[in-house]
Amino acid sequence: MSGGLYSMERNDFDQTLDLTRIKPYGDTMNDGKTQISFTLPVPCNDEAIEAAKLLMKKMGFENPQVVFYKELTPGFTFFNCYGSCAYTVDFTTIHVPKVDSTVWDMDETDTFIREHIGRKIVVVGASTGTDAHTVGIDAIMNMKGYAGHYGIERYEMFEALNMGSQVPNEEFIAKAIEMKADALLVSQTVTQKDVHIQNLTELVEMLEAEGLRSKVILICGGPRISHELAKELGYDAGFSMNSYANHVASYIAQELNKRLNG
Ligand code: B12
Repeated sequence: MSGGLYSMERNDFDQTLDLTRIKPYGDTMNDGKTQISFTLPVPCNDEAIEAAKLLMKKMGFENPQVVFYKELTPGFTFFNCYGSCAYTVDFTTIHVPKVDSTVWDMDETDTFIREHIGRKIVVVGASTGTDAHTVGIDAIMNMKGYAGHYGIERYEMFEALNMGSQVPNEEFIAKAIEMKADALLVSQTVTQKDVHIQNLTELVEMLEAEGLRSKVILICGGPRISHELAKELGYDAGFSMNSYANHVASYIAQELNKRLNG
């Protein structure tokens, strides 16, 4: 971020950009223009539009405008609104914990494993607990891959089992023991009432009780998981949106090499 090229390019673009005070960009720098959508539990009429604008003001938006509204069902109105955000944040002080590894492609990862581990890495994955969402774990594991990135099943130097969704933690652990898994991949999508936290924590506690926690690389992922949250919950790494199999595979290869070979 502190690199000269980045700041030079941005300064050429607009001299009024101040990274210590950034706000949304719509049409011109610092206009704060933001689009926001929400539903109010009231009938679709002029009073509802006024209520939407008043709420926007209370949320800190100047010049609120309702640009689209529609009755969803009697008694509920959906809104698209524009407004100018009055607040700024200091971008230069932001620090986001990230998974510490070099991202390789599939061939680079397979070559590294062949040379440094000398055997296939065993990985078991699942969407656990009550979670029925399979697309995330499939994106990471499925042979066909996702968004142009082959899944871990495709890698020559991984033996991968995707157990699917709604897998109880007990079954997940039993399979990990049976397959002598090196790494466990847990997907959690639904976060209502913090159900993902309870389920992720329960898995860690169960692994600890079995004396297995330190023997596996434990990874979780999902749209509302961050690396920071994963670490807090006792996981080795967490992956969120825009993560692909090669991010995960290269991390596992490097982490296992550290653990086996120092
Ligand atoms: C498809 C879908 C469903 C399908 C799932 C079908 C299936 N086979 O998966 C069905 C219809 C079953 C469903 C059901 C429900 N759903 Co739903 N669903 C979705 C939807 C539309 C898409 C999710 C998806 O596939 N994303 C695409 C994948 C690729 O993205 P991803 O999961 O984020 O995965 C990426 C990363 O997060 C990461 N990743 C994910 N997992 C892992 C794991 C590891 C190990 C790693 C490394 C990385 C990783 O890598 C992936 C690739 O980059 C979302 C809304 C949305 N647009 O996101 C709602 C959504 C997730 N569902 C939601 C809800 C509420 C439900 C229900 C509770 C609804 C209900 N009341 O019944 C049920 C829950 C069922 C259950 N028991 O789990 C909410 C969740 C809200 C929340 N925060 O909790 C959402 C956000 C919709 C909403 N806006 O309300 N759902």
